[in-house]
Parts: sequence; C-alpha cells; structure tokens
Amino acid sequence: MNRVYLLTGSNLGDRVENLNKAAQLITEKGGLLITRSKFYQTSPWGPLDQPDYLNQALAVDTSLQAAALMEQLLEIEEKMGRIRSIKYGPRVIDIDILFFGEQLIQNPMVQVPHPEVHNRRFALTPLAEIAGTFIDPLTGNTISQLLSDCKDQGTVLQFN
Ligand code: PH2
Ligand code: MG
Ligand code: MG
Repeated sequence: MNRVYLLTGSNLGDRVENLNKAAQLITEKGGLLITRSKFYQTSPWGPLDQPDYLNQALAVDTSLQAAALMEQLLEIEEKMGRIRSIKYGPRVIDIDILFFGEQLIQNPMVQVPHPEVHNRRFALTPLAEIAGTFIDPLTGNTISQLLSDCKDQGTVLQFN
C-alpha cells in the first residue's frame, strides 16, 4: 500500500462539480480517499488567456503500482471528456500525481515527484494544507518548506 498525493484541476464548465466527480471516480478506481484539501482558485500557469483554475490536493492510499494508477487516472480524464489540445491550455479535468510514497520514478509514463511541483504554488498550497510535514524524497524538505521557498508569483486563494 502506498500513500499518494494527487492534484486535480479544472478551468472549464462547472469546476466544483468536475473536481467532485474526479474525487469520486478516483476512490472507485484508484484507491482509498484519505483527505481532500479545500478548493483553491488559482491564476493560470502558462497561457494567461484562459479562465482561472480550481485546484485541490488529495491523499489516497492505493495498492496499485504507479503505472497502473496513472492508467486509471488517464481513463478518468477521458471519461470526463478531457480533450488534449493546447499545452498548458484550458481543461475540464486534469489529474496529476505529485508524489507516490517515497518513490522516485522517471519514465515516459510516470514521473514522481512531479517534475514541476516545487515551482508551482497552485500545487504546493493545497498540498501543504493536507500534508505540510510530508518529506519530499528528492530534496528532503517538507512540503511546507517547499512552499515557503517557492518563487511562483501566481495567485492562490481559498475558494468558498
Ligand atoms: N495546470 C496546467 C497548466 N496551468 N494553472 C493552474 N493554476 N492550475 C493548474 O492545475 C494548471 C495550470 C497543466 O496541467
Ligand atoms: Mg497538470
Ligand atoms: Mg496532467
């Protein structure tokens, strides 16, 4: 069993409904949902001419290996109507694996820790809410430390 940290994001359609639906499908197909952060409204990273995102971090316990979990997540994205077009462009749903236990994995299918997690406030803020003391196996720093060191100027606001 591994504790994994996921980030969901949506900036098209009913964003709350999309993140809720993704969380439900993740529990059905990925593993046991342990915690969800609040929703955060975040300014788009990448092309700025797209709507703000809602992002949420999730802690999940899974018995799947990383590649198998990734396959399930991609299926959920497809089922929810994600069309892959513009890089970093708008999307109904995106589900990223931020951390997969303490594992370090670098292959074309799966990269954990997520190669950009250290540079993205929209990922670190929700993650710090649910796992501030988790230690990044790459740097040895806690998530809270990564967040205070993060240079990303993007806006991240709690969403009610
Ligand atoms: N995801 C992206 C590109 N840009 N910006 C924010 N704020 N949140 C995201 O989840 C996000 C993004 C590509 O995965
Ligand atoms: Mg992403
Ligand atoms: Mg993705």
